[in-house]
Amino acid sequence: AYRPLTAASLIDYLASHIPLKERLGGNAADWTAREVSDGNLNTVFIVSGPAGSLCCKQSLPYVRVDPTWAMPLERTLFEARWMQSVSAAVGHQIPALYHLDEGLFLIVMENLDTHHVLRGALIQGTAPAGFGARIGEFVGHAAWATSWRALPFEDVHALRDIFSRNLALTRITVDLVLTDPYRRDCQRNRWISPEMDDPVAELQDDIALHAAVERLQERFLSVDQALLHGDLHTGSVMISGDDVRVIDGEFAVFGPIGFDLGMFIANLVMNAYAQPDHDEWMRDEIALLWSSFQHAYQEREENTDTRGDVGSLRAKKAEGRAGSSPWAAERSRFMHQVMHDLAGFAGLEMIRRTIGFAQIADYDAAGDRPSQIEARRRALATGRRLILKAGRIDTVASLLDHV
Ligand code: SR1
Ligand code: MG
Repeated sequence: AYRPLTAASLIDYLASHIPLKERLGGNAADWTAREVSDGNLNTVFIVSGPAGSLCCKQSLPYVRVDPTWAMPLERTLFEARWMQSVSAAVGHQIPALYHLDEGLFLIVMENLDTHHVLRGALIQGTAPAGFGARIGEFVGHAAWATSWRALPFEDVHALRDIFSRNLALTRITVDLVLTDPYRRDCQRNRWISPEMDDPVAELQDDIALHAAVERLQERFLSVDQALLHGDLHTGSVMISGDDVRVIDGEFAVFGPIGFDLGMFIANLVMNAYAQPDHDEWMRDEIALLWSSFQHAYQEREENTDTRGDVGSLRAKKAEGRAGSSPWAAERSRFMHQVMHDLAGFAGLEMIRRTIGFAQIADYDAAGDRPSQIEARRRALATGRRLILKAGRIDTVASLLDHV
């Protein structure tokens, strides 16, 4: 039966599961458990023993940072299903899943004890260059492997059926990312200064912007290109040197691939607005991310023998590589569409992280209050520009011209 675990009851639980007990080593009396909950939704404990440590994540029946907001428990089940669905394609780019308890809504996974949350590393200026390449590869490989390009459509539909039931967390995204910031009457919106009243009112009164947001709502809710992470911001990535892991897949759902890419890129841009000396490397990381995504996706497309329904048409692998072939033109069209989506969803993410329910710590690093307000105003202006112009942004160079 479900009960929220404490440090003590979690230790008792782990002691009664032999494979987990063996990972920790020794006996329960030798173990320590500390709560390290950091995200908005769940409780997370790190349990350490003489032989190793475990990361244990449990759903609460409410939003952790707002206990008045009731929330179904099933989100850790979707996180586990996401890990199981992408692990073969992305390998060590996610933590290893050791155990799922469907009654306690508990997952036990590899503890990344030498890693740091990327958002914190960015704020402190300690993130090593090059992580963008790893994120691009991650999205390329996960997107390829869960799409009809790689799988028979029957298998894609079976996966979609599973994640189409991730309703509570998809509702959060639809509300917090795709709707609330554009509504004048939404109590969940907030901004730090009356100096932002005018730019916020402009967003909320801009009919052309709202029409463009509706087009992105349509893309998110009706385009089932691949299984998304669904919440790929810099707090969902852990980094240790060049080892980059993606965590927290509880928002996983089928959707347009540009959603994950755009959300991640938006968080890099906002970090650089708060810390302007990050501007140059932010641009380098975004360019790297995009080229790595394209390379990873195309590499799988050209070299994977087990294709989905597209495979029967592409009889010769070499044709897919030839620069002048019809396949190259088709791939270019596809990548342009991903970039259009990326640009639009990046714009949505920038606006919601600036005036919506779930804002970001990066802005606090801007130093004095005028600098924080300036960073936020820039993010609103860029977000609006990206949403309005997304359909004309085809390339990463064009994207960077708009930030
Ligand atoms: C109520 S949850 C708020 C936000 O936190 C998560 O990490 C997602 O980004 C969500 O939108
Ligand atoms: Mg999260």
